[in-house]
Amino acid sequence: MARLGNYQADLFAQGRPRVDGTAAVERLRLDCACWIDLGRRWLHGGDELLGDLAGRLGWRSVRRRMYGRMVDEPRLGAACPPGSPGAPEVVGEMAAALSRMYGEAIDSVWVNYYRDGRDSVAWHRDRLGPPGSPGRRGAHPIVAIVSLGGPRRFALRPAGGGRSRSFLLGSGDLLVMGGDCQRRWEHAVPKAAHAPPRMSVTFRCRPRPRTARTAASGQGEGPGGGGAEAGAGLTRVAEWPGSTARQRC
Ligand SMILES: O=C(O)CCC(=O)C(=O)O
Repeated sequence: MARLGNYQADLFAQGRPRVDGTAAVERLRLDCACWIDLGRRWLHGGDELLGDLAGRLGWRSVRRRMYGRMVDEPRLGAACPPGSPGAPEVVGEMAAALSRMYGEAIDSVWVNYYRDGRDSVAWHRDRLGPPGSPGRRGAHPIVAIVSLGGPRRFALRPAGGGRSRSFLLGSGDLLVMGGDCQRRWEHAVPKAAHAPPRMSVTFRCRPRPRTARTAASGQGEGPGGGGAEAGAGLTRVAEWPGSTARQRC
């Protein structure tokens, strides 16, 4: 089991991991085309799951293309496809809950492991697929992150620079990036002076072409977009101070 050191977890992060279908999920509009959903304490037992995944998954360091060259990421990673021998059942439950919320099949589950504050990920956007793929033609991929273990800052900024905003994600918190986030915004987990182990379980829906109808209604983009079924419905929609959400793109 990964050692969480003297990090003071609350009881909520202990015990059998399970999705809390009643957790409030709030949507924040970043600009005219992009949003994030934030569900605090969406997963019970986050610390327990971190310990389990630390022992179960085949961790490796990952090389990634950044700023035009290949670099070693200062963190570990492992695939965790639901239903595979290494994946705990709750990973499948999380994927199913997210599928219901966003009306999209989850195509991949990947776990990042930040062993301490030296591990991080620099500003980046998630890949939208090869040239000519739906992601490059305007489809909006959903990227959902469930944070486990010690708290870490998750930062966002407009692609190419601008004022950054950040959220402290605690064990069991859900953050979902949607709309045109992977084209118009960058995200990062900065280094920290001291940080207990943390993992992010990331769920991705491959971008699919949007029809004129779904684009107009926002369908397929979550509880607020009209395409979602029950699950954790959006409890509030807000605009970030200074966002251009009211302007047309
Ligand atoms: O660990 C996180 O919260 C961010 C993960 C991330 O940015 C990524 O894997 O692309």
